[in-house]
Amino acid sequence: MRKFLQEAAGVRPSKRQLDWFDTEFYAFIHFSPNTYTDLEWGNGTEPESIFNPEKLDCDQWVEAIKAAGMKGMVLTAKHHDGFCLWPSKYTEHSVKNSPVKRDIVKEAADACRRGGIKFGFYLSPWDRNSKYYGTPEYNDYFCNQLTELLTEYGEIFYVWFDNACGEGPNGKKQEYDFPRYFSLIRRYQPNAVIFNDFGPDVRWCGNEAGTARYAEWSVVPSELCHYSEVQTGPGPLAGEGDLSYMYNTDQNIGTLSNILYSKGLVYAPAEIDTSIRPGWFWHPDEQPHSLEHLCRIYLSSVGGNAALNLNIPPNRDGLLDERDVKRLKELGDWIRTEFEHEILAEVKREGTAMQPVYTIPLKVPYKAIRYVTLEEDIAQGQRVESFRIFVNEGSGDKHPLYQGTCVGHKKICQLADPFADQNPLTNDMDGAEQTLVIQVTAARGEVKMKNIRIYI
Ligand code: FUL
Repeated sequence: MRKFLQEAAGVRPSKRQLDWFDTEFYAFIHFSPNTYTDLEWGNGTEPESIFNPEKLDCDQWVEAIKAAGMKGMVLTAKHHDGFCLWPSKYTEHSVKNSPVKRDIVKEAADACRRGGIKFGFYLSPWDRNSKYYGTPEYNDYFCNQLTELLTEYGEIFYVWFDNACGEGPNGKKQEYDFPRYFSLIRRYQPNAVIFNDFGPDVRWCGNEAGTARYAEWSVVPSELCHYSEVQTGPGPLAGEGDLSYMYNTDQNIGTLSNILYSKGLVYAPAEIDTSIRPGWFWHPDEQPHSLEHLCRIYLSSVGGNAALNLNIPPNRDGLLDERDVKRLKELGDWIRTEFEHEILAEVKREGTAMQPVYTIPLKVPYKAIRYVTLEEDIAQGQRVESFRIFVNEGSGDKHPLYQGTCVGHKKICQLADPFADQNPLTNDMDGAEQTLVIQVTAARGEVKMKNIRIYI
């Protein structure tokens, strides 16, 4: 048991996963013939002539993305309808036969570079247009297209693979050769992370509503992400049961009770992918979600050991909708304001290696604290299982403020609800001597906290 815990504590991210985690918040861009047909899944027979973004301006996209504080873009180079936003040599179903005749992948990649943000792409293996789909030749076709994207558009930070396939019972079946796709990416873009339902680098959070788990572990059973590298031996209960039931939507994929049954653990952190509007594509009748909705998603994803991939769909002109642009700016302003006032505090570490207690004498009344953020040194592994935060009064009284589970890359602990009229946790202790205490109550190994920050 002890040996397995030590191994679990030592499961580490790759350099490319660490870089991706630090990107934190980036934009998904869904753009295809669906934008013109009002569909979410095109059927692949849409004529190229309908795709006509007359005012296309990728710099406008980048400006709006940056205003929200996002640091990257992931463009749907090809969605399920098979239409390519670049003039691929391997199909006629692309921008080259549309009225726009522009290489949108190139324009988007160049705009990202000009704006100083990262560029990546989504490439749908499900292709409802290709005549090869459902035959072994399709994997060659897919690899040819993937190679074009990996070699002609500069540095790529992210390749996003979608496992969706909505063919009916009599529809074409395609065996996707993911290991072959992955090896192309490693060869041409060794710094790019790969998203896929089953790893290798980033996994799906299990929903598209923007909800992170209460405990979103990056160290998960290999049964769930079988494309990721297994870094431990089997759990002590591996022979006593199995995790074959486990799917993306399971709420406890990384918790100790589950991983004990695992055949081995991998490092596969979660991405929260969701849209600023109900749909992934632009629809004339849809509106952006409220600012509060988006702020809450930000806090629970970026602040819950995950990254946030927020979709903003261009409209039929090829521009981001003004309503979305406004919302992005509001969101960026909100994030900047909430995390503007950090109080510099001296942190003393006591307790034990696995149950450290951090004490911080306060110079402001604790009720002024809005957030405490915790960051583990995840390059060494993810270790904290649970913690609590309380305030100590000079008299010895303890007031509980927060109780949490895992920490990982970043945990944003809200000590006040930013949207509530009245914060139920406040009471009046002005003037009394106060110490903020962060106590790790369980860990898998020696706790290495990289940062503790306090915001008022
Ligand atoms: C899903 C797709 O089917 C949706 O259309 C969208 O692209 C979303 C991000 O992934 O699997």
